[in-house]
Amino acid sequence: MRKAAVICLLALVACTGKAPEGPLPVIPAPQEVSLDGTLSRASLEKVVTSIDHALPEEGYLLEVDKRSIRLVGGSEAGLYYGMQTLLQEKENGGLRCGTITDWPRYSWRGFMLDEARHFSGKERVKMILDQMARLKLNRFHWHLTDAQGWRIQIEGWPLLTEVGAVGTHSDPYAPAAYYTQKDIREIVAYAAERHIVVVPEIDMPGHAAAANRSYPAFNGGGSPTQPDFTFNPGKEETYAYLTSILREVAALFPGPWLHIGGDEVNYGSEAWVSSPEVKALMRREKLSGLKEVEGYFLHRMADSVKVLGKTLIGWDDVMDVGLGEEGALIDWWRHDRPDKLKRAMAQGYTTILCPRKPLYFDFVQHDDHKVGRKWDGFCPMEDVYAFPDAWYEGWGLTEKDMAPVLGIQANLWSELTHNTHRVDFMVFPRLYALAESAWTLPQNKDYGSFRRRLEDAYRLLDAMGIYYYDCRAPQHHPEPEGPSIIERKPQDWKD
Ligand code: TNX
Repeated sequence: MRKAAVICLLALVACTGKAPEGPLPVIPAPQEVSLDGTLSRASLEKVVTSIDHALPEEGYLLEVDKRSIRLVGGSEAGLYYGMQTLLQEKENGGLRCGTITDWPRYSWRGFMLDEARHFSGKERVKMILDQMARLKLNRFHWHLTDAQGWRIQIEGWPLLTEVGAVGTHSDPYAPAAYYTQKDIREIVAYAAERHIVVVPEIDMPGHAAAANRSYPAFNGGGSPTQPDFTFNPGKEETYAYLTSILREVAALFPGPWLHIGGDEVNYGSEAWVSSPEVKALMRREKLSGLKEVEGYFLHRMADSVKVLGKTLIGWDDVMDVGLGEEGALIDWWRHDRPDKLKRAMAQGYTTILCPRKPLYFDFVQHDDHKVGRKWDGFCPMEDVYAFPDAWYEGWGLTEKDMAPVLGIQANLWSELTHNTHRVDFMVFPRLYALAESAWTLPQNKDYGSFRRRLEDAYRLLDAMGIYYYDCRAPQHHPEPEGPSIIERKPQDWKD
């Protein structure tokens, strides 16, 4: 890596032109910048890179003067991020002399893509990973299973993809679309080269209809609106089945985390009351209601995750059955339930902030938009940029209370993104705002400066053929068509 870094640095300088005026043209903005003129290739004598573990792990120190470039990383990742800073400087006018001392605000800087409702495919995922890497985002949460499709090959259970991968949210008969284990390894390696850890999610016990189509023996039933929604917690075989799936998944993803969902179980668990196996389980384990059955199931699966040597992540729903105490990481997503966040903070649960508002990228960005979600508001870029600091007061928390927060993440649920055009439109340029919120300390953020620096991003996205929402001139980038907006009022929300 180090040798490659030196070669890259030389290439950057060879291309150096006149440096631009204004803020350093880099997103996310580095923490400490002191500039002093521009670098001229003619006088450059030396390029040095090194690692100094005394620096923050993902941080770096960049010193550029007329004669030399010195880049020191706190780790290989830090060095990589220093390179990303130089690369953006080069793309956006040229390298500048001066000193940059930089490190991230949060260690978890995530983006989630749902491929179950609509399948994006390998090329789109790689494009997103490329964009994440240049923005110093480091966690790719991959929602691979849901009611509409199962997208990951499991060798021990081939019907999961032969049957379960058929269909999408818009077309239940769409041909099977999924990742083979070879594809998964390729993507995981591609991400690792970019210092991104891939976090797989296998959603359970709800959102399981695609799996249940494949192996009805483990079906726990659902509700009239969510048929076949759950796995059957009353059958011992269900635990063996799901554990063997997780064993294959754990082997494919070298990162330390395994996400098992745990969300919205009540959408379908009403079917459990009429299951003889569940009734027997309740008698045997002295479980007094459906919530306790859910807890029993999730604790059993948490044990499996532990045996596989992984740390469990769950949606904030899993707090209700005590998985926070067990050391699970919590994805706080219910923005209308700050009480959940308050409890997580008070109990010291390691938490990732990904509230629907403003971090669900399936919500629209502008009031005029017709495709996407809008629930008593939506997710404009300004709000993503102001996250999380502008929200503390509304949640009844202070910055000090937020110590257990590991980081932030945006989630793209894909019910309403049926093609790549729509994926791109919902993700860009909001991903840039997310990156600055995740990396840059609040005192170093400035929305005006960000919007100026975003001009460079628009040019780059154009050059790369990536579609985006252009808030400067919306008429030039019309909203791609799709199913009409899903609007809900707070009183209609189920949870
Ligand atoms: C809730 S967030 C869900 C998803 C939907 C999303 C739509 C979460 C844990 N579950 O299944 O796709 O809302 O915004």
